[in-house]
Amino acid sequence: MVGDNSFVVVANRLPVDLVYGQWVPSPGGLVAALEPVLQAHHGCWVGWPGVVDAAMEPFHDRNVLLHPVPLDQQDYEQFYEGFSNATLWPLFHDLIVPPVYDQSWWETYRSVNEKFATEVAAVAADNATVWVQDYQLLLVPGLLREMRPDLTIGFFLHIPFPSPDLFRQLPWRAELIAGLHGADLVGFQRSRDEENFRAIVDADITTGTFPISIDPSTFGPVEQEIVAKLREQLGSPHTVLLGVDRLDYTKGILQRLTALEELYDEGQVHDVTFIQIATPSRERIDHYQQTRSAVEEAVGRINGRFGEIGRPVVHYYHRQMQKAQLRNYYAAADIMLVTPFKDGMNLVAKEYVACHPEGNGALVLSEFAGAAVELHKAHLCNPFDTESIKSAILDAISAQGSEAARTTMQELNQQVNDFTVARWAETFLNELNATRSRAGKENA
Ligand code: GDG
Repeated sequence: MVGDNSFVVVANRLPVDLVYGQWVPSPGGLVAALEPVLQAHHGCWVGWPGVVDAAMEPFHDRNVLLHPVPLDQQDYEQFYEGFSNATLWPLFHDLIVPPVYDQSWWETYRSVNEKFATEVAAVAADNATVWVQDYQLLLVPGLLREMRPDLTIGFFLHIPFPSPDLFRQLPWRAELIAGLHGADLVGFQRSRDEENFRAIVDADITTGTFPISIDPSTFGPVEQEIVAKLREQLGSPHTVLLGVDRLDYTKGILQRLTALEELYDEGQVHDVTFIQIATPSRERIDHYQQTRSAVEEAVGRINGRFGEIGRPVVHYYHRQMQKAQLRNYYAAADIMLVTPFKDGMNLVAKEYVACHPEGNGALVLSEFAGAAVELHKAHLCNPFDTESIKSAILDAISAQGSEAARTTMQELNQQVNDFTVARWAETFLNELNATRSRAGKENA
């Protein structure tokens, strides 16, 4: 028996959150981008609701059927925290911390991927298009292909794909590659990721580079009054720096704090305030706990050394912010610090740029973020080199208010307005259809 959904998105998470016992939609960029396609094609979203053992019936939200895949405690620990986030995540981010290779985690990863594939096979209509998202579901395309050869299957990897020598470490590398071979089209953020992947697979798999983006219309300009009030609350400093990240060791939060501390220490900056929003993430995993401790120690040390009463140097928030509030911070910040050691794309960089249509503000951006390909006119830096972060910050400070800085920010803003997440989705899905029709003709 097949389902009646002719377009199915499958991702680790369903776009819902449990708030005071109620399921509420959590419309991130991906949902917003795919909503029109989902609605037009009687679409369905298959994913985990984010709570272990949640008994949840499929439900409709704005015409889109949300179809939950339940995970139990062992799945959560071994599939999500284990294989996805303590094996694949560090390996695919170039071993910033050592990946753990554990046979039982792998077995649970495989069985959870089977659960997802089984759900999709049950809800997808004849000849439906299925779009599988990200590193938690690398086996789903291959499993689905066996269950439902009629489907058109796309896969998009949101995180980097490592160089062949790193990937070869993985004891289950052959199985993962076989999983991806089930897809008609495999998409990557940067051409470098695509090249890394192509170096370890047969030529007969179709791949493409599709840099993801945001919906800039949800990050429009913020009222000047709100910006002025926020800066006043901060004590009207000369320069406001901002960082917004999940608290993750890939994001280079400690390194930007170190750079700021050295700049203060050397007397190179004065009257500079840094707001760091570090959203709680994967909190039970050792390396996340260590990163949090190191970041919080640095915040305390910097404020202890250079802060004054009522005027800390670093304003640190370890909590989830409302999107509207985030937008106010983006608008109020003179310089955005995005310094990951490695990042598939980094949407924060694009969100900041989208909040500065008038051309004020500046972006300090790691060359190891996927976003650096499109936003190459930002103040690029090497996050492994503290001097490089420092000089990018100093350059951005000294260019503050100049015509050149304004022109640059306007160009970056134009880039983000032109290449939206809707365009990303459309480009991928068009390419997927084209790939499938080429294959159909060859087989005819
Ligand atoms: C993965 C890849 C790739 C953050 N704190 C709050 C909050 N956020 C939002 C940001 C942004 C998103 O979370 C983070 O996206 P990033 O792209 O920066 O990073 P990852 O979470 O690592 O995402 C990445 C992405 O997938 C998409 O393909 O770009 O490379 O690692 O949208 O605004 N949102 C709210 N409160 C917060 O406190 N509301």
